[in-house]
Amino acid sequence: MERTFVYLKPNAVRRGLVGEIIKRFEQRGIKIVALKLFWMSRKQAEKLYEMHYGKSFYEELIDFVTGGPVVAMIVEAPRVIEMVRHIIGDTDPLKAGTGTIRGEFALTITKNLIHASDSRGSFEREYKIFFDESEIVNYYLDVQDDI
Ligand code: FUP
Repeated sequence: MERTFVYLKPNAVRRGLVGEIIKRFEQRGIKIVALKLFWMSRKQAEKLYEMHYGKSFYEELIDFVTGGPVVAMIVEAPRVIEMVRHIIGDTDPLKAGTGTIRGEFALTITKNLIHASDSRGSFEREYKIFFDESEIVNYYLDVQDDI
């Protein structure tokens, strides 16, 4: 079993895509173990995107992700890091495959609707910016016996 950190960016919330996106994880059999809606602080955004500090798109990115509420999740399944990146599609919506979230609903790189950790190391760093251990719920999901 593996976990990953996912968050739906403010434009996904504004466009009413929260249900559509979560549905895609659930129908794949991916288990949600933490979930919340909140307004990301500038401090959290700067920590999450610290590797992009100084790049041309950095300020626009920070303003965008702190410009409205987001929905953050921790999800669990076998090989879920790679699985979720497949469901989401390429960072650039132009390169994102048909049938992926970005391939169907996103137009630009900065406003690409959703983020997911790209490695175990990223997951360990990222989820701690947004979740306390006490917010992660351990439970049994029957559907994972059938996938
Ligand atoms: P991803 O892991 O798919 O979220 O992609 P990156 O970590 O490479 O980029 C993080 C965010 O920076 C992207 F979601 C959007 C933004 N970005 C840009 O706005 N322009 C770029 O050229 C690259 C990234």
